[in-house]
Amino acid sequence: STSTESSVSKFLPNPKTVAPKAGVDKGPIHLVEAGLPEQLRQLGWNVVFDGHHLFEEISIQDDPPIGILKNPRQVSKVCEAVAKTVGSHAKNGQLPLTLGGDHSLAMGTISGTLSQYPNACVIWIDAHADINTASTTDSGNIHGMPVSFLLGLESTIPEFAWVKPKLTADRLVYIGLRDIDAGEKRILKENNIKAFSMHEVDKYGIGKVVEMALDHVNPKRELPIHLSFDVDALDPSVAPSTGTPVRGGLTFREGHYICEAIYETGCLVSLDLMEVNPSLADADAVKQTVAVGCSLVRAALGETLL
Ligand code: EXY
Ligand code: MN
Ligand code: MN
Ligand code: MN
Repeated sequence: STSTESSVSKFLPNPKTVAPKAGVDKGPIHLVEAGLPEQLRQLGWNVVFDGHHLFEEISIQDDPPIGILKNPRQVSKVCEAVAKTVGSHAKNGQLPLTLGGDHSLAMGTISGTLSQYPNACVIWIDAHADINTASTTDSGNIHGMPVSFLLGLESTIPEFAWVKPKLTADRLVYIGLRDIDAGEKRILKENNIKAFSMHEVDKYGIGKVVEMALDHVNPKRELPIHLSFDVDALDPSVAPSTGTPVRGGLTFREGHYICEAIYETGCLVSLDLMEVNPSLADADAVKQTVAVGCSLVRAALGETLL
């Protein structure tokens, strides 16, 4: 597994920091090599890049499945390390930017954010809900499960005991969903979790959807926001280079609008851009996806059209 980390703080008026970090794929380093740190400096951020983290030191040789969960100890250890790093950047008043990599990493990033901002809300942009538990997952892929750990729906696995269930269902909102397992639909209903699928994006338009999403988790626009953006929320024609593409996704502008609107709240404290996977497409598709990824991050960190 790999991870890239850096941090940035804006010289004016609120010092903040951005720290990219990566997961299992080579996605993160492509974003960095495409010039993302320099692009953020152009926006006025003081970027501190901590390097491309491979987590070789926590490479676990013997990691048999737990139930059907794949690589559970490795994923847990990497996420725990990420949680500490994100938490310490946040504590320094920096805005951690984590680049992935597998969306299971959000167990780490959101745990880190909540350690410094216990009342933070989470805006999860994804084709998927990533809320399976050990008992509902069909695939055993932990990237389909991080939200259930953060909410404490999955607390039976000792290897993940470090994940404190500090997120509450009323401080979580989804946008972009369109590929949800039956078990996940049940979990969303039972826990009364607010979700705007592509159906709602079509019906109301992205502007209204973002407003309704913010009204739900952050009605006074005063709570810190963690934005976890899975690039597969975008339509595969916009971001093809990702592991689990699903047709019928967000347009280029809809994705960017979400980022711009969240930046405008002034409440963003932590940002993930996940599931960019350069090994899964041809060179042009990779280039396109990496460019879109950089552009989404810039939009979330203050780039405007005018
Ligand atoms: N729901 C499916 C599963 O649990 O395997 C697919 C999950 C895909 C998750 C990607 C990262 O957003
Ligand atoms: Mn993944
Ligand atoms: Mn995801
Ligand atoms: Mn996804």
